[in-house]
Amino acid sequence: MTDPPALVPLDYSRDTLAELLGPDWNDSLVRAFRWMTLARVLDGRMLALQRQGRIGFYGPATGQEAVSVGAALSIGPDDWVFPGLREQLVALARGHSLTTYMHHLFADDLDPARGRQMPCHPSAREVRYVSMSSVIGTQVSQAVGLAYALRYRKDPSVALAFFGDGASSANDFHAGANFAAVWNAPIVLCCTNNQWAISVPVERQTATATLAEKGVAYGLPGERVDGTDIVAVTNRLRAAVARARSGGGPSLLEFVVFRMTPHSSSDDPTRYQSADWMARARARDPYLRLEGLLRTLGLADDASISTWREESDASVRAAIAVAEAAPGPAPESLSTDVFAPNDGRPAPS
Ligand SMILES: Cc1ncc(C[n+]2csc(CCOP(=O)(O)OP(=O)(O)O)c2C)c(N)n1
Ligand SMILES: [Mg+2]
Repeated sequence: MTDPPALVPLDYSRDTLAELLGPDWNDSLVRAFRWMTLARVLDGRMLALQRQGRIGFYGPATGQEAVSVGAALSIGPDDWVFPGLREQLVALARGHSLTTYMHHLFADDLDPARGRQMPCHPSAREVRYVSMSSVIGTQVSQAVGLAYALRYRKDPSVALAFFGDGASSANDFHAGANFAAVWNAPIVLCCTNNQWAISVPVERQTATATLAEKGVAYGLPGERVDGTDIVAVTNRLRAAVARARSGGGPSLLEFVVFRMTPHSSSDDPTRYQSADWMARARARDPYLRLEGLLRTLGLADDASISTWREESDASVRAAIAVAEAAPGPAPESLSTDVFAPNDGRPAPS
């Protein structure tokens, strides 16, 4: 039996980090690690809660956290995020309340959507995080439409659209990519290639060698990025965001990651993934790679890491306690916010 591959270290000097991430690189990396710690704790707890029947559904993002944190570090407060199933960390790292997200996961009366949306499909208006439709790929064309509107209104904000490798074969990706390029929409198309569309491996659902090259057909610059390297993700996203914001046009970034947990709480990957796959995934764990870099640079040690883990654990437990104590939506709330109040005007015929 061969040994599993060792963790691939993140190897950057201080000078290179300052060049790639700017003068506050050390603060950014520590913040990124703390958010990733929270995400790990959250995924573990929520999958357990789903198994206990306490929430209905969950889509974990373990292995993909560097993409979400890198995005949060790359955009400003007025920029827009159109997520797929696994980008909630972008909303949280931009300031969305963990407790409000928990109300959404419990689908209770304090969920902004009052339990009408599928769990794990939150919206966060205050951080411009748009609710996702489960219909694969639709967020791409919606995001491109919004980005076009930004340009039309001379609004300097940009949009990010997140979607998976599977979604790069869906109609809306192609319509959206074409429209974005033709209309020079200020958007970054962020394809998170976790190498699986549920049980279908990427090489069985697309014939191109990379997903980045799909941009070529539409006149979009496409680039493949190691999505398990927070430094690379942040540096390339910042460049693409700056390009979009300055009128340089849209681009497509393919972030190669490993989906380290099931597709969702409804999935059992042991039926289709090999042990070898998981061993290769562990060698590219974005969280452990960043942890190693922080330790090497003297920005984290056993004591700080265990404090951050305890803090994350406490905040997740506190949010769960609050949400679980909240009442469910009242049946009559089904039609609240659905119909406009009767203001005396005749109904449209
Ligand atoms: C139009 C459509 N077809 C099929 C599905 C069922 N479905 C849900 S998730 C998924 C796979 C998505 O894979 P990918 O785009 O790679 O994203 P990932 O889940 O890996 O993040 C499929 C086929 C769906 N939701 N919508
Ligand atoms: Mg996928």
